[in-house]
Amino acid sequence: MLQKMTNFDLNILQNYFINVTQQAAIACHQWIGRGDQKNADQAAVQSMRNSLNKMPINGKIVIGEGERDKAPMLFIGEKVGLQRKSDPEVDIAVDPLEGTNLCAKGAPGAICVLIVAPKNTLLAAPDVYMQKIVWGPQIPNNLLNLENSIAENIQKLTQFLQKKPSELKVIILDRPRHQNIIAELRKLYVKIILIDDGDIEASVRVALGYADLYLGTGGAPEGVIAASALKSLGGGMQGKLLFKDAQQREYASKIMNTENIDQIFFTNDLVKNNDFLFVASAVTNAINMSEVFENKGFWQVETLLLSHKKQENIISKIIQ
Ligand code: VTB
Repeated sequence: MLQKMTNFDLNILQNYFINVTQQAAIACHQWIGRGDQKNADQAAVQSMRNSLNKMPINGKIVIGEGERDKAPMLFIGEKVGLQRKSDPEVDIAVDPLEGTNLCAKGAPGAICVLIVAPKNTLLAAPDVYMQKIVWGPQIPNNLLNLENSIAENIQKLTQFLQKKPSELKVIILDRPRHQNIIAELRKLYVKIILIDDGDIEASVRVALGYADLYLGTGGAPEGVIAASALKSLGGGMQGKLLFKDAQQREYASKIMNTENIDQIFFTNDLVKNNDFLFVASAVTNAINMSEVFENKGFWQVETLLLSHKKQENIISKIIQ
């Protein structure tokens, strides 16, 4: 029986949302290592949508698969949930399969992830690029700045941590657009961990202390999702939207619930208050979690649940 709620009650909602990402990870299982990103993503999207629509919420997708005319499901603005009068109004940001390439290749780092928060408390970031800097919990929030040069930020970090640049570890997406950042860091002899995809996972790894920074340009939607994880685990970030043309700017101004689309967004601008849930289930090995697998009719799915008050690693066994 579905429980009735009138307010945003994280304790009641969390089990439903855990089920949403876990079912999506199970749906992706058959696509691991099949070289087919499209079908892997489709499986996750379909599963997430089915599960979300059974939930006792008035949900709205604020970050999703794109605009209505291009994305048939989980598009920005789509209403999800049972939508009864008494159900709480929540905004949801989904990345049904973050790391579609990783899943297709059978490589680590693919997750089914979503965040949920009360209405109007998540930045409705469009699917454009965002320049990002992410730091861990030990770093004060005013130490680093996206507008500083790489050398300046590294110098501030080494000074604060009392470390040499050669002792620092920075995660970067392996893309030609990051050539300059990589060259700067090489000059300073900083360790660089190059990743193929998955900057949400990279941000979580920084928050967990595996690396000192995540730097570079990735998706804006991933930036908002990462911000919620940082609010829970500690650490912080800054992000700036990058628009490739006037059309993208216009679209961003239309959908975004913010006055200045050119500002530098801090963690608390991306996720505005402390009532949120971050839920990620592993499709392949990711963030200390093992790949989803089936054994004698049981599915084993590992899930990371984060909120402002708790951080839990949940290992669920589901009978299908
Ligand atoms: C990143 C990464 C994602 O997209 O946001 C990246 O975290 C940015 O786009 O996993 P490009 O691939 O164009 O560089 C992903 O790789 C895929 O959503």
